[in-house]
Parts: sequence; C-alpha cells; structure tokens
Amino acid sequence: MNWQTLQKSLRDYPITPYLSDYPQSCRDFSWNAIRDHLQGLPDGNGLNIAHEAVDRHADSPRGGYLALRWLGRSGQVRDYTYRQLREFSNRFANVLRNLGVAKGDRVYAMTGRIPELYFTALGALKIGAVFCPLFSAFGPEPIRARLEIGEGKVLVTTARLFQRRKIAELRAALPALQHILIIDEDDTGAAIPGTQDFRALLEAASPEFVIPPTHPEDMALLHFTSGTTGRPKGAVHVHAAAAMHYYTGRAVLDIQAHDTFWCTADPGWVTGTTYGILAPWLCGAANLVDEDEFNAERWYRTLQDQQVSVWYTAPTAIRLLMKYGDELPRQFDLSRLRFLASVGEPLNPEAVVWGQNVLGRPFHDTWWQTETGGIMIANLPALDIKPGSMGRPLPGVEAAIVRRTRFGGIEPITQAGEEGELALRVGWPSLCRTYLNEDRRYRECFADGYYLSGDLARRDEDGYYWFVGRADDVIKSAGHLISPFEVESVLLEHPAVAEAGVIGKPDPVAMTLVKAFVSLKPGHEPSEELRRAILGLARQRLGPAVAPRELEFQANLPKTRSGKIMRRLLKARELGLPEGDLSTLEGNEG
Ligand code: 6R9
Repeated sequence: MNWQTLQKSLRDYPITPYLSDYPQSCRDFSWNAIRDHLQGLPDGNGLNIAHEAVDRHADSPRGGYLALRWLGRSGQVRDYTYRQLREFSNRFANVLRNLGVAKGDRVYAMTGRIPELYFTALGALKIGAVFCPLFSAFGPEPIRARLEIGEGKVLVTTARLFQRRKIAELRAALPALQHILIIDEDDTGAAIPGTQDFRALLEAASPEFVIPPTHPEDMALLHFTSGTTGRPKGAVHVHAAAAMHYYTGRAVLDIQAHDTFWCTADPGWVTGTTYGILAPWLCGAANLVDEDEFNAERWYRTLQDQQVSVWYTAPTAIRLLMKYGDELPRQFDLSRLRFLASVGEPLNPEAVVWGQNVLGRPFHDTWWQTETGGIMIANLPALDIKPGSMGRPLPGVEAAIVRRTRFGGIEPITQAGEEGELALRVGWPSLCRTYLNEDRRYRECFADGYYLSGDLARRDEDGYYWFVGRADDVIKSAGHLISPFEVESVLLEHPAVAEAGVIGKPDPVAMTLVKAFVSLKPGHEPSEELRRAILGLARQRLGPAVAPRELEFQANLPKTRSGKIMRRLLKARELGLPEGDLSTLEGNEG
C-alpha cells in the first residue's frame, strides 16, 4: 500500500477545496449557515428543490450555462442550459397540472437515463408532487409493488419499457394509477391504448410556470429501499433536504460552478437522483448524463472528451475498470479529473491506490444510505485518505459506534477499533421523515436520539470509520440494495418450490451475487431443467438487477423452531464459515 503517495496527492490538489479546514469547519458548523446558501421561493413562499436546483440559476447570469449534457447510447449529444431546463420542467409541471395532479400526488418515472427523466423529476417537484424513480432494470413485480405502496398516480415510461415490463397487465391491480405517459423513444408514432404521449403533451404545454408555495417539510421524493423482511420501504424525503444535497455536493464532492460533474449511478437509485440530478445543479455545475451502460473504453473516452472534473462512481465499476488493465486508460488524457469519489459498497484499498496511480487521482470513499438522504461520512478533500476506510463524519454530522441494549436503548462504544452498529445523531436536514405508511417500522430505527443504520463498523483512533458489514440480511449487489424477502417471495410463486432462502454470495467484481436455495414440493425432483425454469421465472418477474444468479436445491432449508428460514446459516455453510449459535435451529433440541 502506497500510503505516502496518497498524502502527497492531497497536497497537490490544484485548487482550494470548498471545505479546506476540517477541524475548523467542525467547530464553526451551523445548519442555518448552510441553509443561507439556498434562496427560497420568491415572496417568502417557502423552499422548493427544483427552484434551488434550476430556476434560481436560470434567472441569474448563469442562465445560459450548460446544465445538462446528455450522451445518447448511439452517439447523440443533447445540451440544455439552465434556462432551457427551466422551460422544459415548467412545461412538464403544466402537463401534470392539466392532468389534475395535485400536491403530494406521486409521479413515478421508469425511463432509463434520457432527458425526459430530468424534466419529469423537476416538473413534479415544481408542482409539489412527489417524484419517485424506478430502476429501468426492475421486472414487473418490483414495479408493481412500488407503484402499489406509493399509490402512484402518474407513471412516465418509454414505449419499449412499457412493453417489456408488461405494464398493461399490471394496471388492473393498480387503481391509483390514472395516467401513463409514454416517451416514444424510437419515434414509431404508434399510440398505446390507455396512455398519453409525453412529448406531445410537453410541446402543447405552456413554458411559463410559477411554483406554488412549498413548505420545506412538504414531501418531495420517494425512494424505495429494501429491508430484510416485509415489503419495500418507501423512504419519504422533503424539500428541506436540498440543504444537504447542496452542502454535500460542495463539501464532499467539491463540485464548483465551473465543473463538469459525472455521476454514473442511475436515478432509479438514491445516488442517481441526489447526486445524478439535484446536487450538481444546486451547485451550479454542468451535469453529464450517459444513457449507456458500463463500457470501459466509452467511459474513459467520456472522461477525456467531456473534460469531466468531478466523478462520482461505484466500487463495482471501479473494479471492472481495473480488470480491463492499466494500458487502456493511459491512452486517454484524463488530466482534467480533479476529484474522484465512490459510494454504495465497500471500496477496497487497492482501488483507491489504483485511482491514484493510473487515473492520476485517488478515489475518495463516501458512505450514506437511502434513509440519510445525503453523504454522512467521507474521505473529504481536506483530509488525508485512509485507503479502505469510509472516512470521517462531515462537519455537522455526529456519528457513533453503538451497541443495542436489551431495553430498546443504545450504549456507545468508545473504544477505538471495536465493532458495533453505526449510528447518527438526529439533526441533519435530509433524514427521511418516515417510511410511507409504515411509521412504526421507521421508528424502530431510532434510539436515544440516534438513527441506527443497520451497518456494522469500527472507528479508529484518528476518527476514521471502517465498514464491517450489514447487521441484517439485505444484499448489496453491484451497488444495488436487494431484499432477500422480495426475491424469496417470487421464487415461492413457482409451483415446484416449497421453501426459498436467499443470500449474498461474495463475488470479486459485484461484491455479492444473489444466490437462492430452494427445497421442492413432494413430487418434484431437482433437475437442470427445473433449475433453469425457476431462475427464468425469477428473472422475468424481478428483472435482471434483482433476480438470483445461482440456485441450489436442498432437501430441507435450515429453519428456526418458529419456521423462519435461517439465511445466516445458509450463508455460513455456503462460505464454509463457523455456523455460530444454533440454539434456535429447528430439530436442535440442545
Ligand atoms: C447511497 C446508497 C446503503 C447501504 C449502506 C451500506 C452500503 C453504502 C458504502 C456502503 C461500504 C461504503 N454502503 N456506502 N458500504 N462502504 N462507502 O448506497 O444507499 O442503496 O440505501 O444503500 O449501502 O451497507 O447501509 P442504499
């Protein structure tokens, strides 16, 4: 590990970062001072994220600057200035208003990364509706569940995804879903019955829109996340979160107004919305969006040709790039890159150093969650990087390592290096306000004024936090959070499956792969054909992002005496690890 190189690289940082003195920023910190950077709606009408992200710049001398550069899959480029973004989002706000969409109504988008997605997000925020992104690689079941829980009133999607995800068939089960707006991305001109044409509506709508009064606590974003059990959880975020999106954009990612910023995450996940839509615009930068999926050469070319200066990506992508070798990036001029950051899963120290040696800059790991609404812990530009560590809490954020006590409280662990649950003292502006319709489940995440993250971590003697693992069974695969329960539920739909247990199995690139274990109903025998049929069903229902990659038959799955599948034990056996406490295992009377 070349730790010296990393310290030197920070001294070489070419400009003064926004946050340049960590101890002083911690001492002087106030959320009110951060909020003062936001403008607020005219005439004291409150706070609206879309106004802060776009309209405020459109009205300023920055109005003519590049806000969004979209790179299409087959080489198209479309540019939008802040003024144009204001216009398109105004139009979409009017489309929604004309459809009778009201404050608090849920507007879903499942589109892939195309410009209309960005107009949809901003337009929905402008009218006070709630923007809810869905990942385009979700299959019909995750889509249905999320539309149902959020009572989606409007769904914006593309003609291709509408067909592929069989949305027409879901409709009968979704009484709240009143409008489906279709983006005809191939310009086929073919109308789909029961839907409306997004582009025609946009064109017909007025480009003038006045954002109605918005309270900072009004619901703005709904992001679904996964738990170990139960249905997906709809994390409710409010307009006040804009302060955090802005602050972390500046203080962690060091996005400055002259930057070209590229976040590779899809807006179907929280990173792709917070940092792929909102934060760069809140910071007044040019936001680069690539429609295409991962492709090493295309990515390096994009970094070079688009002169990306700040880049936010994920460990799986970095590990893939590393696999393509060091020669490829050396063919490109990456000298404009100033700041590289990573999120979503543990970033291995080799990847941090590889960034330094091969791309010219180290990767700065950052930690946060759907629930926190913004980055909480990071290797900030002003701090030396400890490769392998998530970094230190942001000024204004109070983190702790705790142990849960028997009576619902917590106990701090003050000893450096000791493992416990990562907790955050409540008080930052973007903490999700509840899980939609599941306030009890939400309240279970809190004790003694702290939000309990469900992650296990350690803090070292220098105050850096190190990720240890999840405290629950939730799976992170290629940066996507997956509920084993959601996968098991679909496996159980197969007529031959009696029981299902799903675990994350280590993988050198994706971190973890979803692996399923099933036992069969009497009259069914394991076979290659059946294995393929069950995996095929799962893929069709769940989509490629969620479906298991591997499936193993077992005569009986290990269960507790109350009948719960012991995923922990399936995992220990799969990995050849100690089986731990087996006192609750069914059939174990000891
Ligand atoms: C932003 C996002 C949250 C979970 C989180 C943790 C894992 C995120 C990480 C990390 C190790 C990091 N995670 N960042 N693990 N190092 N730097 O990813 O939100 O999808 O809700 O996932 O991801 O387990 O609890 P979300």
